Parts: sequence; structure tokens; C-alpha cells
Amino acid sequence: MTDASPHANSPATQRFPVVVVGAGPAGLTVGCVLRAAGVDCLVLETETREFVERLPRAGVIEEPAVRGLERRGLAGNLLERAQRHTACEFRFDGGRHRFAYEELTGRRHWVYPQQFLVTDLVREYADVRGGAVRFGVRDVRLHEPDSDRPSVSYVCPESGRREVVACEFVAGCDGSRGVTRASVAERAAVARHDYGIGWLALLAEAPPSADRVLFGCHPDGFAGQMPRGPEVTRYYLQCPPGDDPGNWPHERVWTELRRRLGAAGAEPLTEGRLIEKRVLDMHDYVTEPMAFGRLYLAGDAAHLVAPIAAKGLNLALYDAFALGDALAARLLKGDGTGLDGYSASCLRRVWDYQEFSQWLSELYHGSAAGDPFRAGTTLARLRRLFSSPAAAAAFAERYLGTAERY
Ligand code: RFL
Repeated sequence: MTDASPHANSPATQRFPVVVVGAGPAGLTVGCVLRAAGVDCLVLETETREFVERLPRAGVIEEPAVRGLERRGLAGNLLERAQRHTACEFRFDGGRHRFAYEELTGRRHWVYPQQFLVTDLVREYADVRGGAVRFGVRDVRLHEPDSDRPSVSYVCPESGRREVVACEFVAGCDGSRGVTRASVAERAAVARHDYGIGWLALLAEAPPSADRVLFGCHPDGFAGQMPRGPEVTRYYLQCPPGDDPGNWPHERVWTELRRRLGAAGAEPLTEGRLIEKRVLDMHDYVTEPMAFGRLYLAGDAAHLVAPIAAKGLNLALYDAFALGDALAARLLKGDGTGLDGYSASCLRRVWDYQEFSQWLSELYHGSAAGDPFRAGTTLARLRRLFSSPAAAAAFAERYLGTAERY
């Protein structure tokens, strides 16, 4: 919500150069970058610390994002503990097709569950770099983000009182359901894309069935396996959008996974208890611009990219690096060039990644579209990845990430 004035008569009770709304990967990274530069900021988060540190979502991190974290002193545990992946495997037409992307790009994917990264970032921000953070706040509101003196208010969970924080800049990092994006809804242009496809997102208490990511492009629908660690594995099954996870009991899930990931010579799937089962409707959006007065949006607050290409966390981190650096330059040196160019340069990267996600969606789902023509072109696209070095190189480049171009 945007209110014209924070509190009719009461003065702001706290003052920070930057208020960061949201303690996800984007908000915590902005906070860490600012603290490292010596800029004070306050992070506001509606959930508890325990909740954000346990939320399992992403797991695949691109090499440029890892290097970006490393340069900012944020990759210690990740470098020590993450799995390095050098290849993935497509399964289609009854066969297994290994795609060795490291050989083509010299790059790897890093597999590190998002909740581990968030845990590292919270610790670094709050416990090591001494950043201020309030967890469990309620009813966050933005006030006058277009003015020179914006403020943010929230209801304190302990006292139940509304607290007001005066600031110079607001970083809107509160994800797809946050208040910062909603506060500019009337002024923003929002481009949306709905794939008309659902994914049943599963976490199985079982070691991975293969040490690489598997993509099953099957006439019955897409299936995927993404290793997350020695004891937990993520699986996906294409399903109708809005499907009820209750329609997917244990036996049905494993039967479908075996069918869609089945291929000659494939190792059997390692079954385990399903500890998460939720249906994600595949959709994207992009909010333009990403800057409104002194409010700067980052991560899912600005753009959502369906998990098809595993890019959302990566985009959130690239935004956060750029925003943290730009805010520090503006506040410490009076250099506003980074902030001026922030929205346009992030959006070029976001659209590039959205286009890849859309392209990849056809590769994953075209065989099951119920349209023999699309099934035929999808199979041709899949075969081309393994017969044309140019097509393989183009895919590998985008799969591994093109972020440094922007
Ligand atoms: P987040 O992580 O949603 O964090 C936003 C934070 O803001 C808080 N919040 C508020 N705080 C204060 N005031 C309010 N009014 C607030 N409203 C909300 C929330 O509680 C939360 O703590 O956004 P951020 O930081 O932009 O990070 C984005 C990523 O989390 C997201 O893009 C990825 O998880 C997407 N994604 C994947 N991305 C990848 O790069 N690789 C993957 O392999 C990958 N797998 C996935 C995914 C997303 C998934 N789901 C659940 C949609 C797998 C799944 C299943």
C-alpha cells in the first residue's frame, strides 16, 4: 500500500538511509552489499527468521551468480558445500541423451538449496555485518516514494504499534506477493505470460536417482529430476494448471515419474517419502520500469520467471548486486549513474531470460501438447541439440546464463 503520509501527526521514529522490504535472496544480498560498503539499512520481513531459513525453493545457481556472491564475500559455505554439475540429460523417444555443457562453455551449474543460501545471507547480514532486521512485521506500507523523503511503516509484532522509518531509498525485494510492486501497480506496465501448464513440484526424501539433472520430454507430459543434496531430491511432473495435489498420491507420482523418465539403460528411480507436493501454475510477468521515484524493485517483486529454466533466483541475485552497488555509490559518493541505469539494464537481462524460458517450455512440453505438429517440431528441436554443434552451443550458452552481457 502507498499512503500519502506516514502518520498524520507523528514524526518518524527511526531513520535509515535504505529500507529493504523482504528478506529473501534479493533483499538480503542488497543488505549485505550495503553493510559491506558501510551503509546502514533496515530489512523488514513479514515471516520469522526460522521460516525464511527453511523455505525450500530453488537450487540451481549460475556460475556468474556464484562469482558475484564470491566477490562480495557471500559464497563461503556455497563454495565449500555446493555440488558442481557439468552435464544434464534429456530423455525422449525412449532414449537417454547426455548434454555435457561444461565441455561446450567451460562453465558449471552449482546446486545449493535456496534455504541454505538464505541462511548464509541472514547470518552474514545480521550476525556478521551487524545489519538491522525486523522479522515478523505486519502490514508494511510505503509512503511518498516519489518524494525526497520517503518512509516505510509497519506494525511491530511485539507492541502491535505502527512504527515509521524515514529513509532516502526503498529497495522493494518482497517477492511476487509483496506490497512494493502492488504500491506502484497503477503506474507500472506489467507484461504477463501464462503457459496454461501446471507443474506438480515435489520434494522426495531420497537420494537422487542420477547425479545430474534429468529432463523427460514425454507424450504424457514433462518430468524432471533435480538433485538437491544426498538425502533430498526435487522432482517435477507436468499436470493441468490448478490441479489438486491430493490427486497425486504416492503411487501415482512414482508411476508417472518412472514412465516419463523411463529410457533404455536408465538407472531405476530411487523412491522416497514425498515431503512437499504443490502445484505451480507456470506463468511469467515483467514489471516495467523497475524504478519509481526512490523505490527500486528487485527479484520476484519486479519479475517472475516460471521455474522452467531455473532462472528466478539468479535474476534476483543479479538485480541485487546491481542495486546494492548503485545505492552505495549514490549514498557514499553522490554518483547516481548506477541507479539511473538500473531499471533499463536489469530489464534487458530479464527479457533475455524470459525468452529462453519460453523457448525451453516448448522443448519440455511440446511433445504433450496434444498436437501432432507441435510434437513433431519438438522432437526435431530435441534431436537438433544432439546433432548440430551450433544448436548445442546456443542452448548451452543460455542454459548456463548470459548475465554478464548486461
Ligand atoms: P522471495 O524469495 O520470494 O523473497 C521475498 C521475501 O519477502 C517477504 N515478504 C515481505 N516482507 C515484508 N513486507 C511484505 N509485505 C512482504 N511480502 C513478502 C517474503 O516473506 C520473502 O521472505 O523473492 P526474491 O528475494 O526476489 O527471490 C526470488 C527467488 O526466491 C525465486 O525467483 C526462485 O525461488 C525461483 N525458483 C528457482 N530459481 C532459480 O534460479 N533456480 C531454481 O532452481 C528455481 N527453482 C524456484 C524454483 C521457485 C519455486 N517456487 C516455489 C515458485 C523452484 C520452485 C518450486
